[in-house]
Amino acid sequence: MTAATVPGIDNAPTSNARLLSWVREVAELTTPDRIEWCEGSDAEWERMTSRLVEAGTFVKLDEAKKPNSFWAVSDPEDVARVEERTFICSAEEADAGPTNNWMDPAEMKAILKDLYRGCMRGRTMYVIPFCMGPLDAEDPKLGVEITDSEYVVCSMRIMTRMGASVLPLLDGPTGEDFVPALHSVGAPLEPGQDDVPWPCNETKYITHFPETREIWSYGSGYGGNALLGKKCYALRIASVMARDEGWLAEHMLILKLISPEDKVYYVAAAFPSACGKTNLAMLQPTVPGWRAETIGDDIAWMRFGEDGRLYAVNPEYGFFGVAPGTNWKTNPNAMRTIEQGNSLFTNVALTDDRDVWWEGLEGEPQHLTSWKNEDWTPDSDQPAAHPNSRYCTPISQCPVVAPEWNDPKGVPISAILFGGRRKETVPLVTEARDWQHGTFMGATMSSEKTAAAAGGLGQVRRDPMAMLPFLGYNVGDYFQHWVNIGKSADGGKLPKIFYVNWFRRGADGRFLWPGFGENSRVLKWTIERMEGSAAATETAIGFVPTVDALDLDGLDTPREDIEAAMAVDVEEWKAEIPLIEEWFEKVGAKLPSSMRDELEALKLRLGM
Ligand code: GTP
Ligand code: SPV
Ligand code: MN
Repeated sequence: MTAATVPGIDNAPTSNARLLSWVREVAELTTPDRIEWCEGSDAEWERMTSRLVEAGTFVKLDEAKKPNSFWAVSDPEDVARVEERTFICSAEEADAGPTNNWMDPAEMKAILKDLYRGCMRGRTMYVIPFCMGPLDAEDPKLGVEITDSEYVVCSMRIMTRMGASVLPLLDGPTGEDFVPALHSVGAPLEPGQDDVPWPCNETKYITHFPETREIWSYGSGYGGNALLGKKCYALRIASVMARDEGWLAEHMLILKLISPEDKVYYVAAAFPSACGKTNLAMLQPTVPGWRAETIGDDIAWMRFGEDGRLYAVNPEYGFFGVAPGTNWKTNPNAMRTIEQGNSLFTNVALTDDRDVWWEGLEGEPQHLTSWKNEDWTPDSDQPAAHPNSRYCTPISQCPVVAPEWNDPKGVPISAILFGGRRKETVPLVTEARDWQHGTFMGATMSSEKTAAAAGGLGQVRRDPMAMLPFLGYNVGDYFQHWVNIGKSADGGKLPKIFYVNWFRRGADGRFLWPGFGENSRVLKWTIERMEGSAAATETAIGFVPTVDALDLDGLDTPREDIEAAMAVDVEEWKAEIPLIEEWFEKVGAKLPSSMRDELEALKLRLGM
């Protein structure tokens, strides 16, 4: 079928010439049965979700428990981001750097064109105009995702501003600058062939072309592989835009804290995938008098404002949160958000009365349908929900969303936290000496691998600024960009940088620090440090609180545990140095000399 005969191409709701010719070109290559332009309306949601229920992809949850919400299980092989199949296809290999997979753009496009040829046969091709960040931004960041997955259309409606509201921008003065993001599950249907509930392909490619600002994804229907506005655009492509334009695109939550005196502080925090961003973003403080509100839970775009401060915007419109471990105690605000419905649940378990369940959630169901679509009982030796199972829910439903979450100006950041998941070595909280030292902390941070990406669970790896899987360019250049941001700013106006670790464990394997709402005690200390009112001890790695400086009122955790969580063990840190040196070796020639200076200074302070 040629594009001219594909229904939908001639009644496009846009006059954007670049968009029209791209849609035509993709339709000619992928040969869908029809084209649908997504408008983002309720009627469209109804149509799309009904189609998915019919196809067996969605089960509608009980309207009384989770209104307008659906349960989906993926193909068991399509459950997380696939980092080995993720590529940065810059013109020069050096620009992708030592941490990314690279392939020549022309070579990659040739491979993918072969895969895309006819790949939408028997399916509908959906065109989803979307905008990352508020629609009324001065420089709205537009994208258009083409996909053959209704699941992606529904998810994009929750996660991004999409559809009819974006069309005027696409027809506006900067409309031609949109990022084309092509996605296919790679599962064409022959005439009469039955579809499967979760179409995907064993062959997967998640590819980015930073110079031409394009995204081509193939073979997966899941999360960051398929919802291309998220990691692919708002981090990998946006990090390149940010480098070129002097701002930061980071894997960070944005949190608003209000002191008992009603003073407002905004904090951004970078933790690797499944290391606590969503939980901290919706924190319910346990310290009396303190309140917290949410701006974002995964991605922050930060630019300098006219007053010289760094302002953060959340480019997203929904939360794509890790389900296991989420409950009324750890994250009551996430529970209240999903309870309102309008949500998708992927790879959690289904209860017999059509509600959802996952490990860590209250209740002890005696029978479930597991994420593998099998019967599950409490004596099953497999978890009922996949460890990377997720809820997808609108930010606007969050009961503690800050009123300014949609403000295109963003919010001025006072502190940046870096943190990983480390069972040893890294103390509860450390304050950097200055921006450059904080950049060094971020550049050398490390974390145990989680289920958010396929493979290697528990392995400690360096994950600079929690951006290892999300950087669109050379990591050495990225460190230099961070150093430059510091130099270009009025030092007094820069956020203060802290390194935190909620995940240190005792000899018996239990967490030393209670975490979750209790993390407000650490936040309170960081704010008191900015206000100059809290005590700290200077150590080789930075400033740590004296035990008395942390507000521990009403906390029943044993004192020894808290001391152990906060301890700076010089021997452990000496053992860390060769690992940092090995990492810097890997970063290679583009490592900024200032980062090497920081390492040498740390070694001296450790007495090495
Ligand atoms: P991504 O969405 O993958 O980027 O993850 P995230 O960084 O938003 O992580 P999230 O907040 O979803 O937390 C992931 C897991 O860590 C969940 O199982 C949480 O229950 C657990 N977790 C979060 N905060 C804490 C904490 O303070 N202490 C402990 N022990 N666990 C935590
Ligand atoms: C992450 O892995 O950091 C996520 C989930 O936020 S995904 O959208 O799959 O990237
Ligand atoms: Mn994330």
